[in-house]
Order: sequence, then C-alpha cells, then structure tokens
Amino acid sequence: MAFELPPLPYPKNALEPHMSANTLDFHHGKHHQAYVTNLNNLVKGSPMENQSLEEIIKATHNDSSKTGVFNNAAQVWNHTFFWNCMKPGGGGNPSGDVAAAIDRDLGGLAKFKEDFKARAVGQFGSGWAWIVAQGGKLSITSTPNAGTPLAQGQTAVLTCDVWEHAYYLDYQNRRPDFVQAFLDHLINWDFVGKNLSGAK
Ligand code: MN3
Repeated sequence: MAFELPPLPYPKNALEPHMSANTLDFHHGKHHQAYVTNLNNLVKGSPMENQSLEEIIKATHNDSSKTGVFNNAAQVWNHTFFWNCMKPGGGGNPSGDVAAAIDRDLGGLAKFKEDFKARAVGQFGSGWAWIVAQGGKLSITSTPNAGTPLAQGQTAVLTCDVWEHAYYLDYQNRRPDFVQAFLDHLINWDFVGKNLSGAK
C-alpha cells in the first residue's frame, strides 16, 4: 500500500496572516507531496513497501545505503507532525499538564520561548527545532535536514520547520520573525498535551 499525503488539519488560509495560503500551497501541496512521491518510488518492490513510516525511519537512520529512503520517510513524518503542531488561533499560554511540564523542565513559558527561538534560529541551514521528551523529561533540541527525534529514541512533542521553504514566501530571510509568529500565534497546545501524555 502506497503512502499518501495526509490532508492539512485546517483550510489552507486558516493560519493567515502568520502563514499564508500560498506558503501552505507550496509547502504541503508541493514539498510534502514530493517527499511522499519520492518515498513511494524508493520503497517500491522492496519489503519496506509494507512497513509503517515509523518502522522505515527506525530501520534506515543508521544505514548509509538507505539515506534517500530515510530522508524522504522522515520528512513525510516530520511534516505531518508539524501541521498538527499548529492551529488557527494558536499560541497563547498553555495550561494544565503542559504548563506544569514547561515550568518544571524548560524554565517556564518565557524561557521556553527564548530558548526555542534561539535553537530554531541557530540551526544552520535546513532543519527542525523540537521539544522532545525522554525519560520523563522535556528538552529543546534541533535536527539538521530530515533529522527526527523518532530515530533517536525520543518522543517528539512539538516542532517548527526551519527549512527556508517554510517561511521564505511570507518572511523572506527573517527566520526569527517566523519562529516568533509560530510561538505566539500558531502552536496547538492541545496537540502538545496529547504528545506529552503519550510520552515515556
Ligand atoms: Mn518543510
């Protein structure tokens, strides 16, 4: 069974003015779609054809002969996760368990935003900024290119795509402004809470 591009969890213009319909048109409709298409072509006729995305990512991340498969599988997974990390009218203050975990492990909301932004802006070139959970504790990380916490035994809790294609149409070179808008207006804290409650 071939992998498919999951639909966006909201209409394409729902994140405006912070992320335009034009950006989502390219980012979801072209970039994410291309990773799905590439992955299907790469696994066609191999045993991986019948594996889950997660299985493929874990099986290929340390295999230099499968770099193309890993890159495309991880990008498919990362993007689907990223769309769910945002919602119209997002951002604001988390509550309950999420707020408590951020206070406990990340120094509170203001410190989290400052550190996450620094990590996202400081990721040289293409990549992703994350909150991950491991051993019951949250931390802020970043990965280059298609890197994903899944491949490192960590649970992904939140991500922001900092590849240029994520923000160039709306923010040009101003990655810090994009990350700030993501933090203040786009984060879906309910989704973060769901990831947190499923984390080990
Ligand atoms: Mn992207």
